[in-house]
Amino acid sequence: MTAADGRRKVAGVRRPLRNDWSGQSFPHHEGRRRFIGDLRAVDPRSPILSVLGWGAALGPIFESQIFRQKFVFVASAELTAELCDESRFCKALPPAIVALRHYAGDGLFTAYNDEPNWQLAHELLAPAFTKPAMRSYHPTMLGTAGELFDYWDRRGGPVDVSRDMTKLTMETLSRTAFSHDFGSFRTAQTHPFVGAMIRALQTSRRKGALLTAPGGRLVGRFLDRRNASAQAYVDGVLDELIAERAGTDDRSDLLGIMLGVAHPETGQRLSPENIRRQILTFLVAGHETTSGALSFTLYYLSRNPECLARARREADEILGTDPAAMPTFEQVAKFRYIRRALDEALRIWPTVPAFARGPRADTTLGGRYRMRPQDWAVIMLGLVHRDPAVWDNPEVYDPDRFLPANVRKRPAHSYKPFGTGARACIGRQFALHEAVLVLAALLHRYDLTADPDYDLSVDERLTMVPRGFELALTRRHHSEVTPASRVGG
Ligand code: MNH
Repeated sequence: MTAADGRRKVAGVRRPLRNDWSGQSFPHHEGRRRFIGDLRAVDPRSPILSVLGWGAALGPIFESQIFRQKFVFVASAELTAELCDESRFCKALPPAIVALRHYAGDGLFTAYNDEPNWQLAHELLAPAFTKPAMRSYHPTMLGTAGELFDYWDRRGGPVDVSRDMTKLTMETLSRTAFSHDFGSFRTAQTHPFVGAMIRALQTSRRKGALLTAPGGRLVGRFLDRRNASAQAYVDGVLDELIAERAGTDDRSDLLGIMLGVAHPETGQRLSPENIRRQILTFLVAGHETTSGALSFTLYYLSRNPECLARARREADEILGTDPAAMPTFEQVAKFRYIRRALDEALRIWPTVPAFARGPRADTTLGGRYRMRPQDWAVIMLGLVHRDPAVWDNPEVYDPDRFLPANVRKRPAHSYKPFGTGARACIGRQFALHEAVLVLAALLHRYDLTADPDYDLSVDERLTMVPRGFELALTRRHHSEVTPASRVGG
């Protein structure tokens, strides 16, 4: 806080409201206070879950105010579809994402729309994330999944699903991104790099929450200083790795691609510093999101025996009688039911719970609400994906909602777990390929039993993951995968 801020406060002049929507107000949680606003309605450890909890009763568009920061939330599929119109709206960076810029800078996820490195990185990297490009990552994904299975077979006993799925997706990503093996399945300890990375991220997240509070910037700078060594360690490891590889022309991983490719027209390349930020971005954007998706799918399958049986039957049909068989690249696209089971889990629990949109020019949202380019709205996917105007019995888990005929019946943009438009998820094919592959192989190899008394509890980290969900996994035998169990589908 500057001296000028201090004087203004003494004079009793309030700071302007950020994201003020020209002074319009929307329904909000009861009990708002002067000065702190709706602070008491929000659990600081799980702000998204708080908003999901009280939001359902507040209608298609609502707000909260925390000190001088206003948030406007959208809960209906109709307003979401409008905000997804790329000709009128684009990605906005709310404070929680701005705070991550300390960690990931102008990397793809945290870049502002007009930052030159976004366009450059997007064009250089898009080819590395197409469906055909997954063929080159497929052997790594298989190998990592195989190591996870071996680890389970050695350890025995029930498995903490979120923890082990996070180990898996972290390994897959570090191996495909920069050919590094963190040894997650050989030791019980977390690798120091992963620990430091998570500490650096947590600091950013805390800072994001703090930025809205008076004096928050000051505390933020304190946190940054305390965090500086973790960030410096993580940056140092990656910078060394990048320097070692520069000059070689190994294109077998994302780092190789980033070092090797130049823009076909301008010849421009990514700087080593920007490459480091992209790697940090992939590690963060790509591991917890996919691990949460896997964990929620396993949770819902374990709770819905009919769905589990159909998914298992599909895995058996395609993979054959050897329970240890792993899918080929071509087979992954054939697990249509398993893919629907994953889509449906991401409907009920989108692991990236929200994204923000703002208008390109002055406009009116929903025919009523004025928006200027500095205003933004948060699309709350957990509410949009349960909008009763679009989804029947939205709380019921039913993968067949994603049969092509049913998808065609729904309005556009009613299902958005990977965001939208130019700034949509670049890693979507990567996540889907890995998740379907792992689910198919797992269902084929093991019988799963969940504790019937477990109630789903959701942990809000940067993304959403089930907390304390355990599965007992028992190896299946050849004789159990009989041709008889392979009939039907
Ligand atoms: Mn991913 C952007 C969800 C897996 C890398 N991702 C987004 C956005 C959503 C999202 C939503 C848009 C955010 C916004 O508009 O502000 N991502 C997911 C989900 C999964 C996922 C639900 C898994 C399931 N993401 C991955 C993986 C990677 C990845 C895997 C990398 C390997 N995601 C990104 C990057 C962006 C992004 C990079 C930013 C893209 C851009 O803005 O250009």
